[in-house]
Amino acid sequence: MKPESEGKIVILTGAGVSRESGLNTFRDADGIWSQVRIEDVATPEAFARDPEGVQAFYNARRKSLQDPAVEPNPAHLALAELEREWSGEVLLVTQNIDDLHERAGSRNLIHMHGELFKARCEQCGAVHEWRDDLEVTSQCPACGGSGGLRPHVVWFGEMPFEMDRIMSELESCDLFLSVGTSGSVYPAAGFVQEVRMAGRGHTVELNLEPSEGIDLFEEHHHGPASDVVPAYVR
Ligand code: BJW
Repeated sequence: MKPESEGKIVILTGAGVSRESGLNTFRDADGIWSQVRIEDVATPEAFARDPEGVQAFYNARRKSLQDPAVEPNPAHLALAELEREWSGEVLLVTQNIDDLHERAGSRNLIHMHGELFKARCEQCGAVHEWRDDLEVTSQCPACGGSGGLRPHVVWFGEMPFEMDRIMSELESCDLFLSVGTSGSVYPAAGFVQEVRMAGRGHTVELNLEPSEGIDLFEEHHHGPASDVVPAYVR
């Protein structure tokens, strides 16, 4: 790896890092968007129109994530090990709503697109740990209101979480690693450009294949995450 051992590393991960743990990506041939339409499950308008259908989509994914066969793979473990052993700062920004980075041991972590094991009340704003099915009649433990709980995830047209902190960390990082993401969803797809414009951090893509933004990266290594990530960070 390139930076001095004191440097700051920002890592962006996407669905590809969890593929070998048994979770589907979105845009690969067998991905989630080949089975359901974005407009039916991943917009606030879809939730307003068909809350049962949207809850069912996320209930099924919440259940899959609790399958004992779904576990962190060597890519998650290598990124957690990097955070433990690097003497500078390592910030992991994930677009994934699964909890595999936490299970692998990553602690300095931002879920910019939310978390599958959380529900948010649209009435009072409270966020709750949530592992069971969410129903349209589920009651908010904080305000007692029913019918206002939604998955704590970021749909198209909504603002991803912690953007101010992410942008400032990108400007001041020494290394930016993009792992397992197609680079087709903004603002995450624009992070490499932010780093390049700041003129400081070295930019590296680790992905199964070249992403849409490949030309913006100064270095790239292609292959399954469980091979290329441990090989790069160790
Ligand atoms: C492997 C592998 C292996 C496979 N090993 N690799 C026109 C132009 C520009 C922007 C817009 C536009 N029109 C609308 C927009 C904005 C819109 C957007 O980007 N749309 C695009 C489609 C164009 N974005 C938004 O609306 C966002 N909000 C927003 O912009 O707010 C305003 C704002 C402005 C300025 C600053 C800040 C904010 C919100 C986006 C929300 C995305 N939500 C989802 C669903 C989350 C909940 C859920 O999981 O259900 O997030 S969509 C989905 O895509 C999910 C993912 O996090 C996200 C990215 O997908 P990802 O992770 O890259 O997966 P894939 O499948 O695309 O790629 C996987 C990659 O892995 C591939 O490259 C494979 O090759 C690779 N791979 N196996 C390594 N084994």
